[in-house]
Amino acid sequence: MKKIEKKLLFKMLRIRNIEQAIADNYKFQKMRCPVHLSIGQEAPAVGIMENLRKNDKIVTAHRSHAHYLAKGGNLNSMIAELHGKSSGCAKGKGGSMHLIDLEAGVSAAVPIVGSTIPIGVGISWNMKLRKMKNIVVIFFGDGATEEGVFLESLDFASLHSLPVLFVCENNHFSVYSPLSNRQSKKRDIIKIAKAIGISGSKIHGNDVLSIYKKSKKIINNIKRNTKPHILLLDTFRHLEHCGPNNDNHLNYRSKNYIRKWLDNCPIQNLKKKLLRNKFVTHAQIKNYENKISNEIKFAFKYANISKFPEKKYLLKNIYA
Ligand SMILES: Cc1ncc(C[n+]2csc(CCOP(=O)(O)OP(=O)(O)O)c2C)c(N)n1
Repeated sequence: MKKIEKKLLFKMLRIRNIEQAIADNYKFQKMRCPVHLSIGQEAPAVGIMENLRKNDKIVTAHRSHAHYLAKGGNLNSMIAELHGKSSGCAKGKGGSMHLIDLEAGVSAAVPIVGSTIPIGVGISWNMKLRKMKNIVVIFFGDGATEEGVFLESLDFASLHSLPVLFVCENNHFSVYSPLSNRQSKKRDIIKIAKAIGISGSKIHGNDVLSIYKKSKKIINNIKRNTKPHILLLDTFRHLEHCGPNNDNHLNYRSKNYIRKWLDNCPIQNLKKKLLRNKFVTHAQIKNYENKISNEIKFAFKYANISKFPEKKYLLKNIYA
C-alpha cells in the first residue's frame, strides 16, 4: 500500500504543479485559450485512473487537464496545444478545452456542457459490440447533470448494459451559481440513476485513497458484469471558474465554506499522512517536486520553440 500511496501523491503533485505553472505563465499572453483549472480537484482523476488500463478510455469536458494527465496524456503536446502550436495534441486548433490523446485513451474533451456524456456512452457501446473487455469513464461536473442528455445517456447505458463509469465531480457550483439555486434540495443523482437501473455510490472527492480503493472494486465489477455505475464525488475548485486567478473576493462562496475546503486539500492531507507514518520523507517530496519542475520547464520550452500551424491546415479536420 505504501508504494501506491506514494504514487498517488506524486501524480496529484504533478498535476497541481503543472496547473500552477499554467496559472503563473498565463499573464505572458502566450496561451490565448481559456483555461479551466482543476487545482483542488486532483483526487478523482488520480484515484480512478490508477485503476484503468491503457486501452480503457476516458472522455471529459472543459475542466480536462487533470483527467488528461492522470490517464497518461502527453504533457509536451498538452502545453503546446495551450500555446496554439502545431505540435499540440489537437494540432494547435483546439486549445485547453479540446485535449485528446488517442494513444493514452483520452478519446475526447468537449466544452459544451454535457456533450461528452453521450459520446462516452457511444464509445462504450462500440466496445461492447466488439466484445472488448475495456471500459469508458465519463467525467463531468454537477452542472452537466442538469442537461437532458445526461438522463438520456443513463437510460441508454442501462438498457444496453454498457461498460461505463459515470463520474460526477460535484464542486457545488456552475460558474457562480450554487446547487441550491439550480436544483431541488431533494434531487439526488444516485437515486435518479438507480430508478433507471444503474447502481451508484458516493465517495469523498478529496480522499484519493478511498477513491482509489473503492473505484478499484467498482471498475472490476463493471468489467466482470458489463454494467454501468455512477460515482458522485464532492470536491472544491481552488481558483475561479475559468482563468488563473483566485476570485474569493466576489463572495459567491462564503469565507467559512472556502476555509473548510482549503483545510481539506487532497494533496496536503495525503502528504501529512505519509509524513506522519514515515512512508515518505521531506527530501523525497523535494525530489518529486524537482523532477516535476524539470518536466514542466521542458514542456514550456518545447511549446515556445514549436511553430504555429500553417495557414493551409486551418480548415483541415474541422467539422463544424
Ligand atoms: C450547453 C452549455 N451551456 C452553458 C455553457 C457555459 N458553461 C461553460 S462551463 C459551465 C459550468 C459547468 O458547470 P459544471 O458542469 O458543474 O462544471 P465545473 O465548471 O463546475 O467543473 C457553463 C455554464 C456551455 N459551455 N455549454
